Amino acid sequence: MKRFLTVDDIGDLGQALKEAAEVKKTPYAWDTLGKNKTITLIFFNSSLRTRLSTQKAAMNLGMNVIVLDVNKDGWQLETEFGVVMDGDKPEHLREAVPVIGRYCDIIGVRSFASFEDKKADYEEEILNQFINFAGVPIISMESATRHPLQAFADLFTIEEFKNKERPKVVLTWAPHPRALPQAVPNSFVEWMKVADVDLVVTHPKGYELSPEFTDGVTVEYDQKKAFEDADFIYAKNWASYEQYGQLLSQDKSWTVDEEKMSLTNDARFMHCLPVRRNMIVTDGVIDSENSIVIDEAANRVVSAQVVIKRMLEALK
Ligand code: SN0
Repeated sequence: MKRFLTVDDIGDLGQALKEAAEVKKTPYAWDTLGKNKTITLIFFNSSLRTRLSTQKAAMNLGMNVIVLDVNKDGWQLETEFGVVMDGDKPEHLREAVPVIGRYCDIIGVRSFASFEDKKADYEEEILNQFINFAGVPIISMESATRHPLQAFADLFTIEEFKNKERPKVVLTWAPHPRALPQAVPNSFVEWMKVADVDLVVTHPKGYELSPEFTDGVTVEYDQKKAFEDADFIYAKNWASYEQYGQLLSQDKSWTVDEEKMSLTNDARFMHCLPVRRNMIVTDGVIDSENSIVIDEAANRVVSAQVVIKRMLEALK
């Protein structure tokens, strides 16, 4: 495995889920696989789960881990080509990426959508510089358009908690005070489309995701109708794709609350975290027995470990 960005990079999902279950059961069974191998985790944006779970996953495999927070350490990095570098960024990614690649065996990158340029974001201009110039395998730790480690952990969590062969999974938009990326919902849809689930996406008008992801997916604009008989409710805010990066609504009637959850088939509540309480979801729902957000976050170690393990196996 040379890169991990889209669902295609993981191959057969059944096999990946089997491997995830093995890794969860015996996390230290491959603790010499990463001996004398180094992973560098580079963050252009904040992180709690991704940073800690990816580091833990690498440590479980016996790797050395270097973490670089671009905003705190090192030089500010220029990411655009052809610019006159007379501003506040002393170094270009074009040099920084291959240099980092010489110091390690795998690189993980977190770089959110800028929301300044839809085309640049959806062409993954930053992540692609890592893929093209690092010379080592690249893991997306949330890029402009996708968050595959999250989606893989989400799928594994659904697999663990489902009580029927093909559960109904609902991705619902929910209100938030800021404009957030589409990466989490894009990846969730991308993975659920391939998985053995019935996926329904619900959001207010104007919040349609890129058709690249939602082609063939059921979209239901009536949130309550979407919730009927759901086995999993996956809440997430995202900014508009069409009116790119804009916050069109903070409509609190979309908050996931007890009343809406009562329409479901005793559904489990999921969210990638961090979550804004009483915006996205009421305290009553996130603190209820049906909330599996902590188990979901715990599985981030599992998804990261499967991906790093496969990359290490391919290096040998
Ligand atoms: C990120 C997002 O993509 O929505 C990371 C999720 C894993 N979330 C945020 O940036 C939340 C920030 C906030 O102000 O609540």
